[in-house]
Amino acid sequence: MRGPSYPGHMASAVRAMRENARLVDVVIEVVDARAPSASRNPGLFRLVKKPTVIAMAKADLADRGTTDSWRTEFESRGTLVFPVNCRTGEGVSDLLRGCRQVAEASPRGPGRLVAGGGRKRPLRAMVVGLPNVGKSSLVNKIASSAAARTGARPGVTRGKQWVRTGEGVEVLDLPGVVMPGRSDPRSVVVLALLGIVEESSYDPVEVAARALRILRARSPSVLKAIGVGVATEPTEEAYDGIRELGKRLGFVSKGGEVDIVRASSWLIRQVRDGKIGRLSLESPPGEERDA
Ligand SMILES: Nc1nc2c(ncn2[C@@H]2O[C@H](COP(=O)(O)OP(=O)(O)OP(=O)(O)O)[C@@H](O)[C@H]2O)c(=O)[nH]1
Ligand SMILES: [Mg+2]
Repeated sequence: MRGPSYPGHMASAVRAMRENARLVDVVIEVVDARAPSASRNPGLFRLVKKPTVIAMAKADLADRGTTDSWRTEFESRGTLVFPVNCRTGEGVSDLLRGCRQVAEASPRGPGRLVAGGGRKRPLRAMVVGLPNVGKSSLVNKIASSAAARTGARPGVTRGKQWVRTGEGVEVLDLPGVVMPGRSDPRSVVVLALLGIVEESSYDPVEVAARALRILRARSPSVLKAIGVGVATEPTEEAYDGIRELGKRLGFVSKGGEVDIVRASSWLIRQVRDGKIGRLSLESPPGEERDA
């Protein structure tokens, strides 16, 4: 299975991230709350030497307890974390308070936020993260207006855009950055299920088979809800599970052949779009219960 590709526009996205970091007080690293580790690239974002907070976007789609565990995990390593719903704006005001807190606590912080004459200038923030994690949606909520373009596929934002808000914050939206590497099958499956990598870059049947195994380990009730038996441990049986699902959905040809590609894509979409209820795809180290 191929990992995420690393086209030329991604190299320039990395460059844009580094250049624009000089202009901001704080970096908001946006991850998908359903898999905050697989959907982040600490190596890449370490290039940005600015105070950073993590926004766990799509928290409405993740398991609440697991989100709390991740928050504890990241905060024990010294980074403030804010679960947010970028569609409703839930958690966004806490996030902005956190941004101000880390910006002002940084050595050059307080002075830098005061413009000439002692007047406070706006706090400048920048969102960074992988494609499709919710960066533009978050920027829109920060701005309380639909100023940044969003979309249910990776790569919607191409160039940078500054968004100004009435709350004394200026926030810069940047295109999603894919990092090279992360080509181990498990990460690729998780990135596929989160919609971070394009559908054309993976085999849907392979991803769906692994998805069934993850579902079995993490949420048997979800499996039951979509009508698949829970005995999907060995890979062969996972394929049986997809066939069972295809049959139940009526994805069957005249000859009685089940369309397992169609059933696989259906399953991936259900997970990706959060249609099967709250589901976290990974837990912090030590709490792992994945297939
Ligand atoms: N349920 C839910 N959906 C979200 C949330 N945030 C974003 N989305 C959806 O996820 C999709 C991607 O959102 P964008 O804001 O365009 O993501 P992005 O990170 O800017 O993506 P790129 O610009 O492609 O890198 C859209 O369909 C959003 O509606 C959230 O907190 N909850
Ligand atoms: Mg965007």
